Parts: sequence; C-alpha cells; structure tokens
Amino acid sequence: MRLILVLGDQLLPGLRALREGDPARDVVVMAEVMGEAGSVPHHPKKIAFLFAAMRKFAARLQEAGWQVAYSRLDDPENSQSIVGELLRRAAESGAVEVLATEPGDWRLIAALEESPVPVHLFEDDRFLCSHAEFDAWAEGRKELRMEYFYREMRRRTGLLMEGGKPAGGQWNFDAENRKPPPGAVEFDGPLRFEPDETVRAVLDIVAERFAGHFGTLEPFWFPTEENAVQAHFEHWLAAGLPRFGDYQDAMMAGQPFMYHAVIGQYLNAGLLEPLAICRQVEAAWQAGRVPLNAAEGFIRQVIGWREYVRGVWFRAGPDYEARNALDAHRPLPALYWGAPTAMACMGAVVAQTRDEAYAHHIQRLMVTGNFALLAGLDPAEVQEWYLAVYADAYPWVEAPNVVGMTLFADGGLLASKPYAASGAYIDRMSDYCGGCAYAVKDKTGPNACPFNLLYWHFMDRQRARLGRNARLRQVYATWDRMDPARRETVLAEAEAWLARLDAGEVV
Ligand code: DLZ
Ligand code: SF4
Repeated sequence: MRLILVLGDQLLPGLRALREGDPARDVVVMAEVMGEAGSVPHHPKKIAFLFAAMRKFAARLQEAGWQVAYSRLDDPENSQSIVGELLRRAAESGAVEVLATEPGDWRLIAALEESPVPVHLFEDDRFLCSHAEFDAWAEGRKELRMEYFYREMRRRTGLLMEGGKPAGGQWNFDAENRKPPPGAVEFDGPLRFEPDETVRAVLDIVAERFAGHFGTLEPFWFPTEENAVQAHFEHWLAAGLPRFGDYQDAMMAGQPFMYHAVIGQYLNAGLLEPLAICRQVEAAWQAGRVPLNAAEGFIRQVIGWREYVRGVWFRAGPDYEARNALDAHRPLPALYWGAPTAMACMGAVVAQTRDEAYAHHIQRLMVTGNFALLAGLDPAEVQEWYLAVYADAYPWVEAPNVVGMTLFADGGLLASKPYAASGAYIDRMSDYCGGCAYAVKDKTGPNACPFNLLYWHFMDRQRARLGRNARLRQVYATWDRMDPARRETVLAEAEAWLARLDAGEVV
C-alpha cells in the first residue's frame, strides 16, 4: 500500500495523485498543520475556508470508497507538519511510498523531496499549460510577454475563436476594461452561505488558534464545497459578468467586489475547473447574454494571466522569490497591517483586505502594490504580506505577481516597465481621492498626494537602472523639462514624507 497526499489547495477528485492511486489499497493523507497555516500569518478567513473545504472533501473521498487519514489541527498526535504527518501515517500503516501532486510552493517541494519516506511527485495537471509546453513557448525568448502566450492559449483551447481568428477581430479588449467607476454598482456581490456545522467547528478552532493573525474571521460566508462554489459562480455569471468587462479596473470605496467574480480562492484550491468556467463564460457570450469585452476580459485572466504567471514561477525556479533588482530595502510599514493612515486609497484597500481577505487586481497592483514599488519596500516582506492576506494567494501565483509585476524586482522578465503611477491614475480609476486628507491635484506642498511625490522620487533614484528603458523615455523627458528648483522641492518633500513613514508617524 501507498499513501496519497492531498494538500489544502488540491481539493478535486480528479487530482493527479488520486488518479494514480487505488482506493482498494492506498490511504489518502490530509492534514491541517501549523507548518502550513502558520508559515506566514495567513488571514483567518483563508485558514477557515481551507480547513472547512478540506474536511468536506475528505468526507467526499470517504463516500467514494477511499480510506482517509485526516489530521485535525487540534489532534494531540498531530506533528504539525506535512512531512511529519506523512511519517506518522507511514508508521501506522506500514506504507513505504507516497504519491503526491506537485505543490505550488518551493518550500514544500523541497520538504517533500527530502522526506525520509520517499515521495513520488506527479506534475499538477490542473493547469492547462504543462511545464513542457510552457518551456517550449518560452525557449529562446528574452522577455516573456503575457500577450503572446495568451494568443497561443486561445488557439489551443479554441476559446473565443472563429475560423482560426479571434472573435471580434481582436485578441485583447483591455482598452475596453478601463471605465472609471460608475455612480452605483448594480450587482449584489457574491452569493453568501450560512456557516453549517462543519464550518462552525472550524471557525471555533481558527478563532482560538489564529487570533493574532491580521484579518476579520466573521461574518464568514464563503462556499466550501464544489456545488456551492458552482452556485456562487453561476450567480455572478448571470448578474455580475455583463458589466464586469467595463469596470474591471475601477475601484470604489465601500464596494469591495464591484462586478468581480471572486473565484480565485476556489479555482486555486481545486474547487473550480479553469477550462469549464471559461466555456461557461464563452457560452454566455455566444448566447448574447454578455458583451465580448466581458467574456474576453475574464478568459484572459484565466487562460492567460493565471497560466502565464504559473509558468514563469516554475521556470524561474526557487531563487526567483529572492530577487531584488531595484535594491529595495524599506521595511513594510504598519499601515499594511491596519495602522491608521491619512491616505484614503491605502486605508480603503487595507481595510477591505482585513475584512474580506480579498482585493481585486487593480487594487493590489495599483494601490498597495504601487505604493510598495514607489516607496521601495523590501520585496520579501511585500511577498509575505500578499501571501498571507489574500484567500487566493499561494506562492506560485503571488511570487511572480509581486516580484515581477508589482515590484519589477526581477529586472523585467515579466513586465516591460514598472507599473509606477502617480495619484492621477488612482483618481481616474477610483472614487477614493474625494474623501482623502491629501489633495490628488497637489504635486508639492503640505497636502500633496504622497503618490505624486513618491512617483518622481522613485524615477529619480532608479534612473541608473531604468533611465534607458524605452517605455520610460517620456517620463524622464518630462522630469528633465521640469524646473530644477521644482525638482528639488519634489525630492525634498518626498524625502521628508518617507522619513515620517519610517518614524512610524501616521502618514
Ligand atoms: C495555505 C494552507 C494553509 C493555510 N493550511 C494548510 C494546511 O493546514 N494543510 C495543507 O495541506 N495545506 C494548507 N495550505 C495550503 C498549502 O500551503 C499549499 O498546498 C502550498 O502553499 C502549495 O500551494
Ligand atoms: Fe490616494 Fe493620493 Fe488619492 Fe489620497 S489623494 S486617495 S493618497 S491617490
């Protein structure tokens, strides 16, 4: 007999290691362990979601005839690590081999590779693009641009293709995903589920054991099993998707979800299947229920961005996470953990993150991420924050998004230029600035928006590294045209603002 490891984000009956196993003789091992739940201070909602989903999935496997050795967090015998639990279960059962599906975390891959009981790691085929296929695409390219990868994936899946050509005559409707926020949001947000007995039991444990982690545990309404997740998705498909495309990049105070599907956490845990949901979205477009910019915008995220960052993560290897090409070393300020701030945009995104374990891509990239880039925050600390606070975050997706996309710390492998923006971008795409103590129109002076000051400070201090980037030529030309006295004022005010940030003042 053998053990079959199922991790907390591998909750699907068609998981590779389960397909390789035999219910008649193998034992499935699942374990709630501090080694995972406490490896970074994961959001309590994220831990509760995973534990509840794991317990329900284990029950489902048992109903299907599997023998499951499930370790609850408060089991006194629990060794509190994945490998520890494999050793314990191997000793109990006499198993001499483990079948596992490659985890999306180099730390865990290394631990399994070094395990005293041998682990056979199978490639995770939940992704549409295998390692070999990604390598074949990436081989010989100096830069890995998502857009070209995405076109390949469209051709391969046939999604939104008509006679070998992209539907609507265009691959990408990104330019039609950038409407500023509407007056009101006409979608009541994700479907909410009352906690059942399993969820309640988990909420009690999480409240007791993870009280020190940043994040609000209740109200807790996430779906935690496949059919409920599917209902959540279909609710959005009918009511949210039609306007998703237009307002994909918009941000609104008091509207954490807008028209977003909020499915990353289910997709990444195995409770939704990427190709299946894309086919449903395509069908909604074919039936005339949603516009093309909405369907394409969604499909691009799933078969484009998601597969692409995973491919980059695996290909770049374990050292990628330590990259720091812009030599940024400022510690993460307390405002990321909810300390008061006068910046309305940062305050809103952090508060929503605390309450929902969720923020959408533009909030992550252009508010908290943009601030981290401009202020020169240490990439390792920023990565840990994103990994901890978002319910959908695992290293395979967080590392490339933070190191590559957000912080340009990989030196341009993933993005052709840093996503740096001044307050004007946030003002255009959100309604945050109206309620802010700072004035977004002020470029200098006591009320100047910090994003305006820090933008130029960033460009100026990174000139040796970024000055030759063709996509930044305009930016540096503007800076150089500025009156020298004004340039000095901007830099001095930015320095003073950063000094107050470093001193722990409310900024
Ligand atoms: C994220 C997470 C957490 C919070 N807890 C557990 C756990 O107790 N048991 C488990 O098997 N998996 C957990 N996970 C998910 C793993 O950390 C995840 O499999 C790796 O990060 C690879 O993606
Ligand atoms: Fe954010 Fe600046 Fe707007 Fe305030 S004025 S909300 S700090 S962008």
